[in-house]
Amino acid sequence: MSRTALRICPLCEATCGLTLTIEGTRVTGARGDRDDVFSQGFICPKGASFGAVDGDPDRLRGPLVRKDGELREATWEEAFDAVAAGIRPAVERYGPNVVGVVLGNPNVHTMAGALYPPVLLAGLGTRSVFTASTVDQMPKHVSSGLLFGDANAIPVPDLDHTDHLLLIGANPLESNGSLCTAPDFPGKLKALKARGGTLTVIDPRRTRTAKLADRHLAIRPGADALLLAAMTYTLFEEDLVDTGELTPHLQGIDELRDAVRDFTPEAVADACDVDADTIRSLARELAAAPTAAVYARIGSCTVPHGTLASWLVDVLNILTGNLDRPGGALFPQAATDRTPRPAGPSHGFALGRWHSRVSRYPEAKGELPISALAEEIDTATEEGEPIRVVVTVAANPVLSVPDGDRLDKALDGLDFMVSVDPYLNETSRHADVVLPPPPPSQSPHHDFAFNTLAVRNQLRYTRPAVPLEPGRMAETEILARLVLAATGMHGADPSAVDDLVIGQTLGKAVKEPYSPVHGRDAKELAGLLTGVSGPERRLDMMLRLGPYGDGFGVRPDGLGLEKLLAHPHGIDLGPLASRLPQPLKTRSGKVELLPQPIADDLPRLRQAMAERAEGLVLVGRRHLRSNNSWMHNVPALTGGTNRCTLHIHPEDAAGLGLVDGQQVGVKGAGGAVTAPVEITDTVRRGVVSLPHGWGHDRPGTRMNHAAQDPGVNVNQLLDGRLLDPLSGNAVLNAVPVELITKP
Ligand SMILES: Nc1nc2c(c(=O)[nH]1)N[C@H]1C(S)=C(S)[C@@H](COP(=O)(O)OP(=O)(O)OC[C@H]3O[C@@H](n4cnc5c(=O)[nH]c(N)nc54)[C@H](O)[C@@H]3O)O[C@H]1N2
Ligand SMILES: Nc1nc2c(c(=O)[nH]1)N[C@H]1C(S)=C(S)[C@@H](COP(=O)(O)OP(=O)(O)OC[C@H]3O[C@@H](n4cnc5c(=O)[nH]c(N)nc54)[C@H](O)[C@@H]3O)O[C@H]1N2
Ligand code: SF4
Ligand SMILES: [Mo]
Repeated sequence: MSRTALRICPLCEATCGLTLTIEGTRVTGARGDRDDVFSQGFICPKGASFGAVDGDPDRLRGPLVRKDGELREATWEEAFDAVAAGIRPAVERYGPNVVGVVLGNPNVHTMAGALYPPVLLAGLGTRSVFTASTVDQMPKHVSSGLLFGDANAIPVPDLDHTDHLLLIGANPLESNGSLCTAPDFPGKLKALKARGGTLTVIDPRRTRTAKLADRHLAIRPGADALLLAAMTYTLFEEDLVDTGELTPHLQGIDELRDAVRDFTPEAVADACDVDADTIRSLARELAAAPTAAVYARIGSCTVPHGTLASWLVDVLNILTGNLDRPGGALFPQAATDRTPRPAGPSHGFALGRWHSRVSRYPEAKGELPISALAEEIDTATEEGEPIRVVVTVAANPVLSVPDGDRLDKALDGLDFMVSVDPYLNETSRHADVVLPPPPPSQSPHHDFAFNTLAVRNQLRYTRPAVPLEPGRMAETEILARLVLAATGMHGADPSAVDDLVIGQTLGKAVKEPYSPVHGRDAKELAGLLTGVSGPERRLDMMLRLGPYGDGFGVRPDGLGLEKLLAHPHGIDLGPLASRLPQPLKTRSGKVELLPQPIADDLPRLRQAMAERAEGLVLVGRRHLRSNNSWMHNVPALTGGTNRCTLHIHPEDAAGLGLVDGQQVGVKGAGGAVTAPVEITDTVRRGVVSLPHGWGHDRPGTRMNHAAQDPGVNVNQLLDGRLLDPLSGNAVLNAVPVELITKP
């Protein structure tokens, strides 16, 4: 007897609604949910393999605790006892900064990851915080923080309505989009073209996305900030600036004009390898389109001028009047967003409030660069104690971060390490305690993060599709118990963590004059919350306090958990709409077009006009049937074109005497790897490409299929010292490498 259940797909940022087929407790099939208010039936090969990902026999079923040097099966009680005993003495003796917390990408794909890590960090009070953001989108957070006063105010291109999309360093036909949650991104690009719109793609590779474009420019890697600066210059020079309704919300436009004065199309053309006329046309087309959006991702962030490029993306949207207007780039409004407060001057955004111990890197958004994790563990300084304890939650930095070999050794030398991870992999193999979450079918789901980045305002919630298997613990409970064990409250009931958050949040809300619950009794409000678990009660609370919420009875038509549960395919909240000035949290209450840290970084960009890498540079790539470092263990998603090969242009290959399939050494500042050559003219001359997330050949892991075709770790080519200085983001693209063709 089979049945079906709904589940939002957690495997990429598109958040498609799936209909799972379930036999007993096993997921045997997955198709797109046609009634889903957002994804309307779309599914990709990863979503279709949900059952295989979910049922992977290599997933750990219970906790592991190291005894006599070996990881052995243990009870949950033993595991949390070991966590408390491993963390507390170090904190008590040396202070909280000796505990490094490492949060990986899947935290934005689970409810647990949204709800508990903030409590862990606040409870521990450690400044040793590292996340996947600094190998990803930290430059965008920093530019948003500086421009808008809020690091999480990220404008999203209005894919469904725009007339012109300038897409930079992103390949949504493989990735399904990022910082732009859009089920069926490929279909939306096709629809844009079908309604007469235009698509321009800037990417050193002729990707599947680029093949769809009206115009593809194979820019020299790392040069996007220069190109965007020259487009900005052109808008000023040709009098194409038209800020329209944004004008009263802007500050610093004259200073901006002065700041880009040197970045003429002629001056940057060589560095970009894009001719000056083309750069001018890009600017003119952007200005002339009825509506347009500039959208940039990984290829624009993980480069030496990541923050400047991210800033210029929004500058162009602003100067052409496209920010905050339908068809342009808008600020989504999620149902769990905080109660909108009245517009006006606010606290602004600060950078560098503290620094890393070893290399003195400034913090950004409360985080230190994850590239510095290894040195913060393995290097003693007079400033303070090195990190002695590491907590990883859904992170595999040994593969995803520069110089994994060094980190591998550093983790080995820790006093204690705990990993919340379903697999024993390159990173978790170092842990003293591994706490495995259940597979996604057994977990509830709501997209706290991605709804704030979605191309349409909507919300969905799915309860576990399959009951928790005996011996399993929900990830929300694992993290709540981890919070308790790490903060000296080991043994308390995990619901204490939720009660604490609920008490604090409601306590604040009743004091806020603009809150719908102003002046009410927080305890009484807490008693009104519904839900079968702590996390559900917290979701209910956020919805009811949020911008569409029922305000605990003030707006009877408003949202709450009960209403959401009554709509299993989700609730549509309409297209993105103009919101300015409300989202602005700058000190001036305006969009600050030329923030000081940006102005201070511009000389470095000016210098880059004259710089040219002599040899080959490396860029990455993603494959539709892959996901960072953890999906190579599913046979249905490996093989075929999803391989760890070095893409190289035919002319570069010929020049070096390379033939297809040949093994070639690749050398970078951090080390060397050997990979098979794949000759293809989809990559431009002077550029080679290797995907990341491979290198599954370390001992002590338990990912049997992945180990059969391990690939190599591209991040071993990096030494971790190349960073975008403002954000601390690792430079993963536009990295100089050398090919070793002789034995
Ligand atoms: N060279 C290069 N390096 C890159 C990139 C690149 O483009 N090029 N991309 C970077 C980017 S954008 C990112 S986001 C990072 C990602 O790097 P990480 O943040 O390290 O993420 P993953 O590699 O996806 O590893 C995720 C870990 O979470 C575990 N996991 C899976 N599901 C769950 C779950 O439900 N709960 C828990 N607790 N754990 C789970 C997996 O087993 C795995 O150990 O990599 C970065 N590294
Ligand atoms: N199938 C699949 N989907 C994924 C993931 C995955 O691993 N696999 N990972 C998820 C994650 S964590 C993220 S962050 C997103 C990322 O989503 P995307 O940003 O769309 O990621 P990529 O497909 O790596 O596309 C980046 C593109 O930038 C190009 N590029 C490299 N350097 C430069 C440069 O200097 N300038 C320009 N203009 N382009 C450059 C590369 O050639 C590549 O085509 O994808 C998510 N979705
Ligand atoms: S596009 Fe992303 S969210 Fe949608 S089915 Fe594929 S992996 Fe899942
Ligand atoms: Mo990412």
